[in-house]
Amino acid sequence: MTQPAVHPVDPAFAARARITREDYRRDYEESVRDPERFWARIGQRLDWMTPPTVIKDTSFELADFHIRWYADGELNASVNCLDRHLATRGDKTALLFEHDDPTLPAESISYRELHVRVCRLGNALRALGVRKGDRVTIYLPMIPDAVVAMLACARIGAVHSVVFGGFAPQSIADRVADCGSKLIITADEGLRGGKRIALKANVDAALKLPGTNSVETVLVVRHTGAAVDMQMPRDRWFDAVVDSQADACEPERMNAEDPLFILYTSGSTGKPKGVLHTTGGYLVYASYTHECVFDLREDDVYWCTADVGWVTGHSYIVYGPLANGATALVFEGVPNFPDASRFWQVVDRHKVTVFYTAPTAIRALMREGEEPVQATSRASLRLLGTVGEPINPEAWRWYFEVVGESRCPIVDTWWQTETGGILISPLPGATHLKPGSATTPFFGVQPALVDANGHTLQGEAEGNLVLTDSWPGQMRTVYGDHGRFIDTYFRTYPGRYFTGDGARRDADGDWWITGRVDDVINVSGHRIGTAEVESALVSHPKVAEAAVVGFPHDIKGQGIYAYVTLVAGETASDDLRKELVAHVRQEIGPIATPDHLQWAPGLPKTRSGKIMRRILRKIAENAPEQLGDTSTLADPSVVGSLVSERRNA
Ligand code: 6R9
Repeated sequence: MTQPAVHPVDPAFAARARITREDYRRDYEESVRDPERFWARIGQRLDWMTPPTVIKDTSFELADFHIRWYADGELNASVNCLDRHLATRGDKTALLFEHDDPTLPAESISYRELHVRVCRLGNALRALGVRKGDRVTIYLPMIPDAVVAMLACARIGAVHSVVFGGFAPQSIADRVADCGSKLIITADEGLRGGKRIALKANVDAALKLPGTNSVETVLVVRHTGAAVDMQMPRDRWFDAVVDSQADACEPERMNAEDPLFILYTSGSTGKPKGVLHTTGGYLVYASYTHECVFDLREDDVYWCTADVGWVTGHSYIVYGPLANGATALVFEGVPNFPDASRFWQVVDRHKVTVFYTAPTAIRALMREGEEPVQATSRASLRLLGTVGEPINPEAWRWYFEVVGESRCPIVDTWWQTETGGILISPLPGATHLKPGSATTPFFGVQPALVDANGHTLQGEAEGNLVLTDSWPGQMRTVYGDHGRFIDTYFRTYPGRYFTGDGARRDADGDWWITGRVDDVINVSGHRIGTAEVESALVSHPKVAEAAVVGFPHDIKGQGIYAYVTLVAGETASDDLRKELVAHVRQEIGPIATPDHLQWAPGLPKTRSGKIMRRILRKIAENAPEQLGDTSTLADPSVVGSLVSERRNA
């Protein structure tokens, strides 16, 4: 049976939903007509030390560029995530922790307990000399201490920079050096799918690299209990420093526009950018989107499978859910360990009601068939979500029918590290669903389509996705490089924020995100800049030149395809291929592992020396018939040899 392309709003779901179709229409209209009034009202959801009187103060015009929200308000994010819940939700579970090893008992941490743990670490950080505005790098596995570390920084006004545990020493060092971190919080080891990750050893290696002298202290959480090198006085055991601290910690008064965190993300050029988010607007936006998109109820058990190393973990494991007083599950493991049933076993064990994951995980599990899903009940589930990349309709249908038994709406949420929170998504009680479409803009969000010349496209159209006005969760700058912020996002289409994504608006006005239109590859929902992989490759002494493109991949969405030209006199071999792949893993981390590495005696270049990636993408896709015009190349013959090598590969 073919599925209908449109799933109308489920009346039973809508009857209990926070936001109905009428609410959405009315409030969206107000949110764009009178954003001051709308966001003033929504801002009241937080506890302010000084309530804001100025709400929206923004301009995308280059001559008068500024983004400020709630600019005269004062608040503390950790107080909003913890203290204010103590009177009514002190004994409510804030975090449920599920270990990588399913035989270990799960842990439940109440709001009261989490408050104490955050206060103790806040005091410890202060005792170690960390002050408001100082940067702290967090390199931890998915354990409750990662959440504690973020909130402890927020409590004392330190700016956290979480680095994903899968990054290699060079990537840690780059991120530490860029923001001048004073302290690193890490663990002896991480554990994922039964495999150990040498976190402390990676930090040790990173701190031997140039530019990392700012680090005075490394706090080490005992997690697996593995023996690690401790270099006194730099390295301190977390428990030895933290356990003796007082249970109360005076929260820092933060201006709404004071930085809350930096999170590094890949762009189309150069090294990853430090995306900076501030306190007030971010927290209003993360918490409000979390409440509306996930139709939050007091008794929900909410599980987002992301890692806190990505923005999804920041907004939808930590800040959104905890500001809302929700119960959030923290999962250390992976979807297929010990077997492909794990997600659903965890759902049953904790009676998860709202489940939020990435299309790549759905596709990987789909490949294992229905049996591992059907071996579980999943009766507690009422809402499903996806994030990170476009979801293909087949995977959407499998998620809807097999996982959710056609009972749970799916919210396909489009957003970015830069946007702080969800911008385009269905609201499950208000919006019809279309497999593959993110459907409608959230309150206050004004998407538009432009062509390559910046002309706005009307009606049914496909083009580059821009946003014509600011929203409270928007990033404020690239840390240490405001010029790069303006150049990257506001110069391509003046007066508008350019997302880097392409999109289509259909005849109903629904939005379909088609993927990146810049040189960013989306591998399993993780952004990798082609420039980063290229620079890792050319840092190998045998490589003269490299060009990297994305190609369609069944499970990962996109894979990494590298073309490598060797230094004269070097010979290509399978051993060298392996060595180069290992070199990229070593330089960036396993997430940047090239899926294919093709030897390229020459690369297709224009006469001005620019690599024609369009052509390389078509060769990688194995679609040479779509190469288009190659006559403008400096040496058109290189194309033929690349195509024939691809065919024989
Ligand atoms: C939240 C997050 C952002 C890029 C974004 C887009 C892609 C994210 C998507 C989606 C289609 C969705 N993306 N969600 N594409 N549909 N629902 O993933 O942030 O890591 O910064 O990636 O991911 O290409 O531009 P981030």
